[in-house]
Amino acid sequence: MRRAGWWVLALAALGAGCDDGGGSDGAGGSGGGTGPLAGDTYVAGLTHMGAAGALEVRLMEATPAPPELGDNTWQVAIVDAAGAPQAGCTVEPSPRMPAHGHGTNTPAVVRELGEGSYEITPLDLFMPGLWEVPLHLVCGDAEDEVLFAFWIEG
Ligand SMILES: [Cu+2]
Repeated sequence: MRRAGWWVLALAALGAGCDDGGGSDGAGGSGGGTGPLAGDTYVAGLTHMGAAGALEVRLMEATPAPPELGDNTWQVAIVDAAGAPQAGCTVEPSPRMPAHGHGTNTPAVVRELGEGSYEITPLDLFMPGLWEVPLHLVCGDAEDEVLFAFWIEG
């Protein structure tokens, strides 16, 4: 159910971003300035709030940085809306290329590092182009879906 709902949101966002030829002005708010088609600009600590507004993910470190073709490892920190670190979460990454309709062949493994930090590896971004990496999160009673997106160079 949650996944289906998220797809609708994602498709709506994709549609809205279709004629965004480079004019991402006007959307200059913190965090939400770029749509899925634009992708994220990597910085250590890149933060996105989930679609439900319940959980936030900070991409503390990507290896390599910025994300590249092939296997990637991310360290993320999860906090709730009040900024409190979230331990014991279930984190399900679903990397995919929206333009091609495929995901990855190698499932990413998530390992909890403690104090609300998690390592995700491998994120097998095996083709050049736009990759979306939604993270489905369940932390106690809180559930959310946080989306990162990166253009991967060939
Ligand atoms: Cu592809």
